[in-house]
Amino acid sequence: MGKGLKSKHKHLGRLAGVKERVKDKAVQEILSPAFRKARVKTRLADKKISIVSDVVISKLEAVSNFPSIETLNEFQKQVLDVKIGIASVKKSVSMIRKSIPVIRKLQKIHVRKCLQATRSKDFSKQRLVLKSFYGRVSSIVKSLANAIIVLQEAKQCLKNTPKLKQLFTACIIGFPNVGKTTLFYKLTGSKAKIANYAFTTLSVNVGYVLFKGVELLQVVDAPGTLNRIDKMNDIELQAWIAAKLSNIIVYVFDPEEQFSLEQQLKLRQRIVKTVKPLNIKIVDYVSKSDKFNVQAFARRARLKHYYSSPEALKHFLVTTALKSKNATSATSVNV
Ligand SMILES: Nc1nc2c(ncn2[C@@H]2O[C@H](COP(=O)(O)OP(=O)(O)O)[C@@H](O)[C@H]2O)c(=O)[nH]1
Ligand SMILES: [Mg+2]
Repeated sequence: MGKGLKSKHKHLGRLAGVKERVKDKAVQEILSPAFRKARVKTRLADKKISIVSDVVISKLEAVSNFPSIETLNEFQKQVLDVKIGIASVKKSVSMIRKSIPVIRKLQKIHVRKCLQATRSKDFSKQRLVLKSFYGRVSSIVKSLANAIIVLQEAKQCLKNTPKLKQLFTACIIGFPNVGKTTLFYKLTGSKAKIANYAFTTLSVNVGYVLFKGVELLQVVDAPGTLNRIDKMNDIELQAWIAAKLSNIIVYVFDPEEQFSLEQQLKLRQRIVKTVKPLNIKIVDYVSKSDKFNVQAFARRARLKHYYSSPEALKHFLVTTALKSKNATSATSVNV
């Protein structure tokens, strides 16, 4: 066996070890408090059985308490599906819920046996019954370890995924440091962190533009360069899904060229290729017009239509959102 292969196997072994530890922790988080409570609360075996059963069931109920997929919005659904898999979430919920009546039944049977042993003063039988119940419950919870972890991860995933509303949506895309978050702030007035280094935006920012006091336009600041899906981190993945669900993409060009014009055009081309079949418009914005010669840059980039003022871009987006809203309400009147 070559050296490389050996170390790869070692790495895989380590990974498996990590996974086992995570599983073990998930199982112990359910069993340990149950056994501890039974130990301190009572000396009676039948009572211990009921306590363990109650605690384990209430913990399993909490773990399997997951919002029904139908109530999630499309963005959350898609992020969850790519990250965890909706089928796997559903299966995990159902596996855990099904185990609850099984544990209740075991509790009943074992309590009955225990009380019989008490009546006949057969204390060693009592201990055996208790041991057997603990064993059965432990193995049920162990068999649910994967499902428990899936749901823990799914909850974490939802917690980290912003809610997008069903509104006309513009998604701001471009290389790091080109001025996406600055533009997002200018469009929405939302307070997002801006700093002079790449990858400042640690999550997808979502903000709104009001029209006559009502939210009309949703703006998403979506960091990430839409790499291959298996290479994306969580935020890039969210950005990618948000982009695909949006009505319009604002592509930000940076005349400062920390990324060369050629790179910026290439990324834009990649986006066009992906979103064109989805009927999503692209509008170009050239940032940093206060510091750089935007016209010269736009000429080199061969941009025919572009915006360099956030106000003008905002006006365009609002107008487009209004048009789309009117078109939708006109259609719904016709229906
Ligand atoms: N002079 C000037 N600097 C800008 C402008 N927009 C962004 N910047 C600067 O460029 C850097 C990156 O901006 P940011 O909005 O965080 O870029 P993001 O990574 O694409 O979100 C920051 O230092 C900003 O201050 C602009 O219109 N004019
Ligand atoms: Mg940013």
